[in-house]
Amino acid sequence: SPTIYRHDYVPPAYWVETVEMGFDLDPALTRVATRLTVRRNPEGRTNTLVLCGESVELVQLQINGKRLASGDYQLGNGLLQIPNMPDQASVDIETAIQPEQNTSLMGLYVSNGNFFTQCEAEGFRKITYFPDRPDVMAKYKVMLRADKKKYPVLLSNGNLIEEGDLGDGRHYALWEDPFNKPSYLFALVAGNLVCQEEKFRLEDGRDALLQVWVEEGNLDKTQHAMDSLKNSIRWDEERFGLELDLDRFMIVAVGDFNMGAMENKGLNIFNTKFVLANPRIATDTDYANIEAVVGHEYFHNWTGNRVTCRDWFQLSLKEGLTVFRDQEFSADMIGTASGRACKRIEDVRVLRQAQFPEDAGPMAHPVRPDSYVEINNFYTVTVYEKGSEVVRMYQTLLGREGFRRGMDLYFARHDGQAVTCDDFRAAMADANDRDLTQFERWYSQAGTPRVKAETRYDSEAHTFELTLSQSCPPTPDQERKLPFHIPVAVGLVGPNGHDIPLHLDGAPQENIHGQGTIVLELTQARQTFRFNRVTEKPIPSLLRDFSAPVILEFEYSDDELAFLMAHDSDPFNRWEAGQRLASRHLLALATSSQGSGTSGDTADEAGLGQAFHKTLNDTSLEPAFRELALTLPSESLLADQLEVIDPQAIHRARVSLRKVLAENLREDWLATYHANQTPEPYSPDARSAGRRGLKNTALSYLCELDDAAAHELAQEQYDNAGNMTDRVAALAALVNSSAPGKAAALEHFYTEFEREALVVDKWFMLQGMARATDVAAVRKLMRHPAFTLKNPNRARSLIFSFCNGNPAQFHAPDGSGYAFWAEQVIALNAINPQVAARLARSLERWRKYTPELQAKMRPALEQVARTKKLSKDVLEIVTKALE
Ligand code: DPP
Ligand code: ZN
Repeated sequence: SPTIYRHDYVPPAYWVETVEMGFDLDPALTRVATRLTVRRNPEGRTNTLVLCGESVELVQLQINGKRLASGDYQLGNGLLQIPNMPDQASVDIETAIQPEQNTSLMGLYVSNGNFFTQCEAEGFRKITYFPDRPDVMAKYKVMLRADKKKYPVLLSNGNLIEEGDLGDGRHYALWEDPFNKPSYLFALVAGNLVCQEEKFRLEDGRDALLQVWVEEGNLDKTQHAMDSLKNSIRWDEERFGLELDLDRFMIVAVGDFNMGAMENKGLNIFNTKFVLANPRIATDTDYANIEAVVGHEYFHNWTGNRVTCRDWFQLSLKEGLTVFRDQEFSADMIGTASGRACKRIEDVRVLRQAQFPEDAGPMAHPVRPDSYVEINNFYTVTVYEKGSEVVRMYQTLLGREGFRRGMDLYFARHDGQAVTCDDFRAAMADANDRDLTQFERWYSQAGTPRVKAETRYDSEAHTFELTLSQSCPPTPDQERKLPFHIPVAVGLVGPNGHDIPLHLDGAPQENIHGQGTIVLELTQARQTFRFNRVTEKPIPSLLRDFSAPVILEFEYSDDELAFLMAHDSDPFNRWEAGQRLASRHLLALATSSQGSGTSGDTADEAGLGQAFHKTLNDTSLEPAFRELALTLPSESLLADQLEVIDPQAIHRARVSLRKVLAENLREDWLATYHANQTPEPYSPDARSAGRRGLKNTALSYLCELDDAAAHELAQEQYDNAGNMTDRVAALAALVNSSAPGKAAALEHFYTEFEREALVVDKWFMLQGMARATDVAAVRKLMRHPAFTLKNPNRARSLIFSFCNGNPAQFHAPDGSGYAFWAEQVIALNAINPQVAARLARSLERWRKYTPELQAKMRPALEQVARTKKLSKDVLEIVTKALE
């Protein structure tokens, strides 16, 4: 499979002005008639029209009404090339496709009897031959024809122009999208669906029709998605002055979907997981995720659709920016300072747990990649989450208003265009009269930068010097890195626990007013900043609110960390101090015991216990914050900080510390548990969710004691739960203990929710991640009648949760987990390459593990690599891993 390079970009030889499509929908064989009007691009280099096609049969081809003979064009390697084209032409293409056979879930496919499409990134070419690249934007008119009984609902992008009967039991609908769009935003839906709809008044006075479409029987689960949509529309008007540009906006839920959701113009298609919710089936986390994803897809309407990407290397232009927007939306919806901090902590946790390892492994790539084999492999946490951090840094450097000025200029310049990350950076720079040349390195250099801090306090001169030095480890194809432009937000905490007013030496007037936090700009390899008038020795609070996606190194003492944990005015760094303290202890435990399971230093433990005790009982802190502060760093986060990973040692260390904390703080956990009950009826608001989260954290610590009292508490919560959050938390606590009722509870849960696919996913997931679940148990679960590899959510719920979420069992010393992994990657490869490639990534960092485990991992990787008919998706991952 060829590698595609960013530097090889050439503009298309032909633009497409209009696209008219006619679909005769039939699951076995759908016919698609497409008429394009094309016009030669003066900047193009040839007069050959290049169209992409994959898994489509070409039935007929005409130029300006004249049928082409097979000698008039070339067909092969996924391309249809028509040479000697006139400067303007009408191109008629007829294709035949087989939606029912399409298990890749790209292009047109069938899910539970209904038709859906997914075209990003390169799915449109599975429907018809087309210049399937995002810089080719056109106006679409789409005619859908189908059996009226089976497919009463026919939807596509834009506005419904006409509908009616065709006789012979068939009907039609004609849709027109008034906006230019790239082919990846095309969508159609046809089937037996119902909707909740509402008229919504926009700021400019227009009424928009909002619809959430689901299968019959799910109308009691659409309200939260609808509310989230309305909140998203309002928020984008208020925060960015961006309005809905259509009269109609639709969300459709589908059970078989590769990604979370898709921002097709006016017709968003969503994984059911991010639409359906009611208290019976959805957890607080589900509610929050739905709000975030509905927001994300809605926000794409401007950042992605109105202004799109020139090529797929620019993916972060829309994804990083839109993730940033959805993160800000969720934070604003919570509203409180503490709530915002909790959201920030959760986002940073994801970044560290998933993106930092990616950036240190064989798939490491810049936010704007330089090459790929399969673009679907680059919908990554780097492009999304690190991309969002990069956008956030503009706001940190320019301020909220400066950032808004940059956004306004970006739309003023580029509305209706397909542009690059450089264009976005230029808009930010020009709107604020700032030089952001060096900032470009965040887009071009991969790897997580390290910032090392050293300090010197002069008690005579009352100066405090902070020296920051930066470095970035080598990544594939990038040996040496140049310094980044890093905003480092800093505060100095005095002995009384308050921020010292900052007087930065040599700072411009507006920066020396003595505020508690200042954003330093680190642009060199090493820089020293001096603060004056510091009368007492402070403790530095560095990288407040996680102002840059870097690893901060500073030699804090345990006492200093405990002090920051109790006093830092920056809630993120309060949390951070506790995590550092816990990590330090856990890493020492994991490396010293190396499998012996003995406890570490008890003096450390006492210090940590005290700090936890304080936090747990500090009722001035919001419950949601306490929950985050009391949750130990995850096993994968700890693994990432070790030179050599021994998953069992890490697991033992973490469990043993949890047990110690459970024992030492038993009474506090119990009191916290009872103090944080929430009243019925259930409400998913952040405050209530925070209380439930803290209560359930208390329950899970108590269940580490594995005694009758804990079992009873969990059983009672399970039996009386009035919502899914409490129910599934109790079930997880039971399953990870030796409670006598756990098998019965598992069976009850399944029977109770058998008809709710998303809950059955939870049932599989919980078992996939359970401490006692080994490979044999997973294989047994795969034989359950409800299990199937064909549904991505179901495959992920068991197999991914085991391979990624149960490290101690997956990395069993006998290598049985790896053999299982290889089998499943190979099986999935034949069904759905995208899902297979995601699973393939579970072993990409194999070189980080102990030599004994590596010796078992390599053959598994090699087995996958030499599989016949391997998709380029999987091939790219295993090749890079083995390189
Ligand atoms: N649908 C995916 C997302 O919204 C890809 N665009 O991120
Ligand atoms: Zn997106």
